[in-house]
Amino acid sequence: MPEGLIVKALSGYYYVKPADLTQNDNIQCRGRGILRKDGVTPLVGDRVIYSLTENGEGMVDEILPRISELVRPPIANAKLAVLLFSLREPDLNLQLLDKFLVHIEHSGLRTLICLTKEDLLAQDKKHQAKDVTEQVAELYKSIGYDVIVTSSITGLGTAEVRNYLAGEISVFSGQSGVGKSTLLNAMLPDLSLETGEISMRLGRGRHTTRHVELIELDNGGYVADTPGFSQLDFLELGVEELSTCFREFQQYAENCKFRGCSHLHEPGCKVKQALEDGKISASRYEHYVQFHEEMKEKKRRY
Ligand SMILES: Nc1nc2c(ncn2[C@@H]2O[C@H](COP(=O)(O)OP(=O)(O)OP(=O)(O)O)[C@@H](O)[C@H]2O)c(=O)[nH]1
Ligand SMILES: [Zn+2]
Repeated sequence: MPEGLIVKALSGYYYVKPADLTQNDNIQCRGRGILRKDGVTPLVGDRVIYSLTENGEGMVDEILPRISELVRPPIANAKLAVLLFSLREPDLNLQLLDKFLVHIEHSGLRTLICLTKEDLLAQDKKHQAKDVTEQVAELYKSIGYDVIVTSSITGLGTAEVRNYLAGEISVFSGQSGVGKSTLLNAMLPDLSLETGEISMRLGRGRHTTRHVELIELDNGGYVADTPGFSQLDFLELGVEELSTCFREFQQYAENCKFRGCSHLHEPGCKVKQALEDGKISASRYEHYVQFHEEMKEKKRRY
């Protein structure tokens, strides 16, 4: 029986792209009842076995094993989270960046950070602004994240991002207005798409309901441009897990005097020591403390 990839889910239908490349059209499928009985719901990104039914539609018979599963956005088999933050409009907000990173770390996806709208760095202050951009890029690279500076206007970094996504399912995330759709569009093979069409393809049409869809690049990459990770409320994260989401803390945390050290005020804390020694950035630590408080506060309220 044929194999395929679910590229879209809408109104109870799954749109399956056949693995057989001689088949051009996606097949509109229902999920077999047995799947529901087993308690598995097919997700966009699932590799599935399907069969054709008489009316030209199909049936998803089996879901192949997943390598990852996200709840929000509901995507299977994503390997990479692309986190977009604009350098201007809106200005770079490192606290929010760290918050997104905590959520992505928690999801277990690999991360690529894109610093977008480089062309908006004011000409006169360009030197100074460039320094800041470089410092930020260096900081996150030193932590172990890949960082690409982009502009969808000049094309800076676009090809690099596109190559990075080859052959993988990725999830684009970032605040509204940072340029997710624009960057994605710059990487699509068919550049003649109208803006309206793009919104339709991305499920953003004013009158269409927001749905989950994978956009195919011409290098075997698929991108889900969804409001994913938008609910940055920490409700699913235990406060004791927070520090593990700051990956550069790990090597120090292992040697803290107390097991379960919160790295806030315990004596013999190697994370605080590393902060004092300048090995952990002050902004990262500060955000850790802020998120920790925020989580405690939430716990009290719920
Ligand atoms: N100068 C400049 N403007 C950009 C760039 N990328 C996007 N923009 C503009 O920024 C605005 C927002 O871009 P979008 O691509 O719609 O942003 P988005 O992240 O998809 O936003 P949502 O759909 O709300 O999530 C638009 O007016 C774009 O034209 C860029 O590289 N440089
Ligand atoms: Zn500690």
